Amino acid sequence: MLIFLIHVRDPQFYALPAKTRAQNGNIRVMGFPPIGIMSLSAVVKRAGHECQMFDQANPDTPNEVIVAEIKKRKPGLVGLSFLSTTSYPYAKMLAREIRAADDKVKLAFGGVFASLNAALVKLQCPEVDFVCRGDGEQLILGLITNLEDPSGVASLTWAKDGTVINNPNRPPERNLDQWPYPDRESLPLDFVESMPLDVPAVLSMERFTTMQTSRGCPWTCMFCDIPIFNEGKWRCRTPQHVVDEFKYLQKLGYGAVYFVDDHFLLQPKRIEAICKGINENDVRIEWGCEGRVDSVAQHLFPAMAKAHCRTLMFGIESGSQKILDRVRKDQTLAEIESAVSKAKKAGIQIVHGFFVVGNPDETVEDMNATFDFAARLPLDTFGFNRLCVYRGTPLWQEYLKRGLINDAEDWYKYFKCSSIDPTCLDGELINDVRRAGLRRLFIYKLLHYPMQTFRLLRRFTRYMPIRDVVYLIIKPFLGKKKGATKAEVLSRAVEHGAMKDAAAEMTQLHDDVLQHVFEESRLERLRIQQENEMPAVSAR
Ligand code: B12
Ligand code: SF4
Repeated sequence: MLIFLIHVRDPQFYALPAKTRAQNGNIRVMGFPPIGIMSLSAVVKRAGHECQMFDQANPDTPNEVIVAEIKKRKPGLVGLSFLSTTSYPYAKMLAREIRAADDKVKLAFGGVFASLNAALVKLQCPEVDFVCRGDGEQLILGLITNLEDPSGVASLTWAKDGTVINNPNRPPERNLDQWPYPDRESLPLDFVESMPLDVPAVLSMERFTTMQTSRGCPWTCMFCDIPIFNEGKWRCRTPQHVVDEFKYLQKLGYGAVYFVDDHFLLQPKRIEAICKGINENDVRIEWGCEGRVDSVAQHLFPAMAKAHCRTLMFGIESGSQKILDRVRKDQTLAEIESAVSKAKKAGIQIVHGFFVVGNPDETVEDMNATFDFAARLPLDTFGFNRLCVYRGTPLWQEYLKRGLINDAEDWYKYFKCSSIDPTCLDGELINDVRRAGLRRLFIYKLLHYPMQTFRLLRRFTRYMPIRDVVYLIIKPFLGKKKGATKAEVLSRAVEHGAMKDAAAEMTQLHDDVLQHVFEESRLERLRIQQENEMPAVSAR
């Protein structure tokens, strides 16, 4: 069967460096590769099907071209993959365009947002035949062979005679080694790693791609929907499988890789084996990853640096213990200081801190404490985002209970917490304090870490256009931006009507589901802790 897979993007999250071309002739796009559809493409091709992928970031394949290709080639299934609440409006628009052009083609949605809101999405988008929940590999194979009667395809949401049906859940797959490496070579694109002035990833001019070595995270931070997406489980590939993929990527000419894992730093034995394998096989690819500051694998930071780990990103969130506790981050300021210093001492070149501002119960003093804390930490780069709330998170459940949001009306909306929660500071004030905090932070860094700052800026100018670097530096000094962002406006500009009442009937996320995920996460942490304490036989 011919299958089309489309990665739908919110245009804010990629930039086109003036349609430049890579050495191999591919168009270069600034963004992360769509590893979700690349993973599925490899799986369906191995099963003997034909697959064509589209990335919306490609200027050569705008929606009209994709729709024309569908009309011309008549695929048996078109899968639309998107990550978040902010890309849902674009997925919906594209699905409607496709349906208007072809009333027969089978359409499927997948990805985190669609998974967590499957029945509601199906109801709001009747033109989409299937909403696929969770891991897609086994699911898409099952769907392809059961397009006319998918009643036996686990984790699928569909409709029969006007009634939405949620097929039972498929347990999260633990054996990830069974799947082929993502199909990176079939898209006519090369990806420039650095996100538009946001996340620096690995920061190099080498050919860049992403890899996924594990899925999920067994913690339960209030603002995060990863635990519910993975049902509290953490699954990983074996070190050998990861190292083999590194070797393969080196042969293909890749020189920089970023792991999209939610928490890479979970199993010391596995990390040690991966680093050893990289060195023993003379893999010289530079890589980056993310993890928690309370990781028990910190003694391996020097081994990671030796295995070419160039970037390590920590979810720091706040410099106020009160706020860390409020968002149930389950980490201390001392743990943060220790992890960041150890990473720097180990020789990791870029240590990044993710921070959030605009948290519930956060005061101006808490926010200032965050910027002062960030200044004291030997971080190379940092990002201070406004806290947003998504359906599927414990924070969303809290807001429902406090009557601040309504599941039936708000499930697809993208909210900054400050716009709905009266215990947050006012949005304008948050922006003012953030701007002032960033100014203090830059000045502190220049005075106290001049060499580190200079080296970093030099590296930035090597890999990014000067114009972008200048913008990055002066951004905090620029004037105020007012009102809702385009993403917020778009995510709310969706039809209501009869849909609202039906949605109220269909709310899938109940407290007991969340409690179940909390319990599963606790058991998973225990399991991993026990495994970490056992002598190594296999790192799985
Ligand atoms: C890398 C990443 C990014 C990258 C973008 C990557 C890209 N290619 O575009 C960057 C840094 C730009 C980014 C930005 C944002 N992100 Co982000 N991101 C991630 C991250 C860490 C990994 C995604 C990934 O590559 N996964 C690996 C692949 C293999 O998995 P996958 O795409 O889910 O696909 C699998 C299944 O879902 C399924 N599947 C997917 N599509 C389909 C389709 C079909 C037909 C089928 C059958 C199956 C299927 O099969 C695949 C294989 O199993 C996730 C966390 C996570 N673990 O998913 C957050 C995550 C998706 N991001 C999130 C958010 C909030 C954002 C932002 C809105 C942040 C912000 N406020 O600015 C933006 C918005 C970006 C956008 N417009 O979509 C949230 C989404 C929450 C929500 N409910 O909306 C997540 C879950 C993180 C979190 N917990 O907060 N992100
Ligand atoms: S540590 Fe918290 S924020 Fe990070 S992935 Fe795990 S649950 Fe989400």
